Amino acid sequence: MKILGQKTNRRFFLSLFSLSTLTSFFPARVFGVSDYRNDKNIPKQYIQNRDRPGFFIRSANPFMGVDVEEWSLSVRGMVKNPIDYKYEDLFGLKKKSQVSRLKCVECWSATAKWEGFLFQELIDHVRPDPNAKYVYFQSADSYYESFTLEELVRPRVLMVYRMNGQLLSKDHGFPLRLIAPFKYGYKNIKYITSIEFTDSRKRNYWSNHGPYSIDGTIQPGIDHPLDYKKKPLPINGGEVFHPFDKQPS
Ligand SMILES: Nc1nc2c(c(=O)[nH]1)N[C@H]1C(S)=C(S)[C@@H](COP(=O)(O)O)O[C@H]1N2
Ligand SMILES: [Mo]
Repeated sequence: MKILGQKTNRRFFLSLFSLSTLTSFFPARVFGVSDYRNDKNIPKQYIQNRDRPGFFIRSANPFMGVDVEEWSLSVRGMVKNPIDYKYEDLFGLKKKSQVSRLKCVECWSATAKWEGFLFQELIDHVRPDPNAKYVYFQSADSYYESFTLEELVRPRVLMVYRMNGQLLSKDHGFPLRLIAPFKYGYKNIKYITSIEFTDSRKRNYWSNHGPYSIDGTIQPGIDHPLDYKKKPLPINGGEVFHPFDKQPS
């Protein structure tokens, strides 16, 4: 396959995964595709990677988005009081907002005003067992993330249902996502459907599908944010080393 010799980025993984999902829908069209990075076979109405001005969209497993009638948030595991939240229930939790930057390992970043509630609100309701040191998130698009409980109660970690003054859009994680500004974008899980308290650490999506850590804390370095006067500007931030960029062609 030619693609392995080319300068390839993480989309290579994304696209491979998308293709295997879609083969069942479009077997004839997928067969023989040589440049997987263009994602040409994903139906237009699917949530998928788009380099949209202002705020890019990243979606590892393209899907149609969440139907709020079917949605609930299940909070369970090592807790005294497991709870299923319906969408309306989220708005009964104490509100909090912040402006913060989301930074992807692909070297783009963007800021938004985020509104939602603190993770502590959930903790207060479900009352985790003292031995529950880790939290595992699952989402409607078969994505998953994992945190220590301690990380989730740090300042500026928010469970988010509004972005820039509007309900989260389908693409940006409707109905509920996590924002953790000190973690790379991939940790900021969208379309959350379940939260499980555990006593051992589970893996996350991008440590299983690419060269990314489970921890995902932003590393020092140089970055080029999208929204600084439309030209690259070094800021404190970082890039993750990508092995494919170093491969000889
Ligand atoms: N459920 C889910 N959450 C996800 C992703 C995803 O594919 N599925 N992509 C992650 C990545 S890699 C990034 S950079 C951010 C991007 O958020 P945005 O699409 O709102 O810009 O979402 C993260 N959360
Ligand atoms: Mo990302």
